[in-house]
Amino acid sequence: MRKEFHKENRQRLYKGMQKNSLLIVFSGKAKRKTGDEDYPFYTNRDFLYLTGLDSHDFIFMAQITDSEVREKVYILPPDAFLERWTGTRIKPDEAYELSAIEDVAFLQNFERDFHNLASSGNFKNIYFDFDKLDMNERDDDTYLFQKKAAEVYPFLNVLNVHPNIKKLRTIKRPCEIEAMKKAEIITKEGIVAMMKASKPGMYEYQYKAEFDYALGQHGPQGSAFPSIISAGKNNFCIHYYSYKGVAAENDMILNDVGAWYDGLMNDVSRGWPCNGRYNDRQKLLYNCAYNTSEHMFSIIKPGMKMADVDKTIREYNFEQLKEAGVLDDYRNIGTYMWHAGAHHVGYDVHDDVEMPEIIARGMVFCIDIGIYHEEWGIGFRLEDNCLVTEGGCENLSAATPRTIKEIEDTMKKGYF
Ligand SMILES: [Mn+2]
Repeated sequence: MRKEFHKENRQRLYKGMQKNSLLIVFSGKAKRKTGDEDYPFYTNRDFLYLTGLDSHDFIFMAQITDSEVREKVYILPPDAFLERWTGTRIKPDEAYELSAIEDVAFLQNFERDFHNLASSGNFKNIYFDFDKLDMNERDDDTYLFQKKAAEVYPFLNVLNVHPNIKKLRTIKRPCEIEAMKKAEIITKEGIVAMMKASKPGMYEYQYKAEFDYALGQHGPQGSAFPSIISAGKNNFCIHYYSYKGVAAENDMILNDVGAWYDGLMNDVSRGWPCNGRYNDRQKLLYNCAYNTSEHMFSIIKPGMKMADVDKTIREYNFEQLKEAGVLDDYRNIGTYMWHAGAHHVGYDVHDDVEMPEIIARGMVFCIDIGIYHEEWGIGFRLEDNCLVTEGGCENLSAATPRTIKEIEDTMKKGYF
């Protein structure tokens, strides 16, 4: 992403904030895994969205006053010894080139600067990015610092900037959409590689190896999130990560995967017969999901209620399943449809956005139709990424084989 994108994100954020406020956002700390080894570090997505800086232990601070906004980012100081072990750190001029934040300082200056501002009498509020999922979640940098600040500067009114950032992240900017389109091309390659290699007797981890190899040709970052790749009855575990199963002759393979590009992700699911040819029951169920998906892409447009997306997916898919003779009472739809089908995607795979009431241009969310028929041993999802455009919508995942013919043709080029 160009630095202007991040600058614009910040400028749009300030518009919805109170004057005479400080804003503090942390990039996060690495978490220890075992011994002297950390989990791979994952920069706080809001921090990345606002600054473009991908590093642990950075802090962004802004002063929002009546007349101006002053921004400063605190980065890790150079450390020749540590950098020899763990790689070079972002330097001040690089930090500017990535973030367009002109004032770059080293981390050790943060507390002194903060104290001077907090005690200056010029600021009434202090905004933090509070994003806990539940009240028992462990405190991170943000919560720990806020508790300390509340003791020392009890006169500062604490506010949460997280809802403001969520609101911004709901609408994707053109450069985000471009990045998502590039990610879709990579995801397609990974899924097609799995389809082509597919054959009975293949292990789930071998499918995953095909996917990972294809993604690995496009950069070191790999999958945007842990891939779900399963065969046969394992498809009945919605978030399956064991990869130990083996595809038997009539099994369907399910994948729920995504690449990322420049921080932006996608989330695509396909279901296909491991032997390359859908049997009658697989065909019947797959076409229900496909018809429902096609219907959704034909009706989604700005102005539609977001709640109607899931509702319509369920109702339309019920009609399909009814016609197929699978069920005849809508009250039993939960037997075959186990989850909702529309979550936003962007800087996170389940994007941390403000769930909109009304669909608007620039939103990107999944159209995910899962059908799980335990009695028949058939379970799969058909999931595509829907970009809302001016007068309708666009299926960003359309190039990844999705009709029965496209999938069977793709698979013929491989194993057969
Ligand atoms: Mn998914």
